[in-house]
Amino acid sequence: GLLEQMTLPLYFGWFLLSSIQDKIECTAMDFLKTLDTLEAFKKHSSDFTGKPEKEVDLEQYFEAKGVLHCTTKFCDYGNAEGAKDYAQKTAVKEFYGSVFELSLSALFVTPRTVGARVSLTEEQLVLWPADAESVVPAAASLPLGSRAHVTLGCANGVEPVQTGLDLLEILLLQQEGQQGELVEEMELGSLTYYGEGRWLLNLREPICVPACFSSFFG
Ligand code: 2AM
Repeated sequence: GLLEQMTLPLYFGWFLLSSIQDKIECTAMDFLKTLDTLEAFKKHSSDFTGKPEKEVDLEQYFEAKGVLHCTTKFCDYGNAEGAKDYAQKTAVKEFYGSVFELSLSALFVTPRTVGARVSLTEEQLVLWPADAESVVPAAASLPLGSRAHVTLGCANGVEPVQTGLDLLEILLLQQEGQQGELVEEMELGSLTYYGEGRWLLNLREPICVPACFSSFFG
């Protein structure tokens, strides 16, 4: 019945503690502000505008998508495949409400999304669904947890599910041996361009953020 369905959330995930949200949002904004002033970025701004020579203000381009989190399992209130099995996993029940340290290892930007890559530990991977990557058939060969990320913003009309897909796309290019074009050593780390508006900043020092494993009902 309806009541039974309602007991499954929209999604499970790690929710960044509110004290750290502002800091991460500021870091992301600073990155976007720096990125769109780089000559190398301006050269490719048509990836974002569709028009040559037209500049883009990345801070305006993306809109925030609510509370910062790293989705583990999208359940869609029980409609998503494997939702019930996931909710019943021992690890999910055991760690529900626990605080973890997530490691943000890279920031990435595409014409659709901006996000932070999350590098999961072995302990954190027990909460990661086995099929998160393989729903994208080409990405089935990537290591478990490759899709883990925090959505920092989406372009107008883009749904946040796109952020993880954009990350997988960049990781697949890397796996295929595409080095990308090392553009610049920035204060935060090294910036690489993968074509078609795909930018990745590998952080010199990963950012550690406390995050509570929980769920969102909406
Ligand atoms: P995100 O994890 O990239 O931010 C509610 O929509 C949340 O569930 C968002 O955080 C969103 O993306 C995530 N989400 C939505 N649909 C999804 C799907 N099909 N697979 C995985 N995550 C999804």
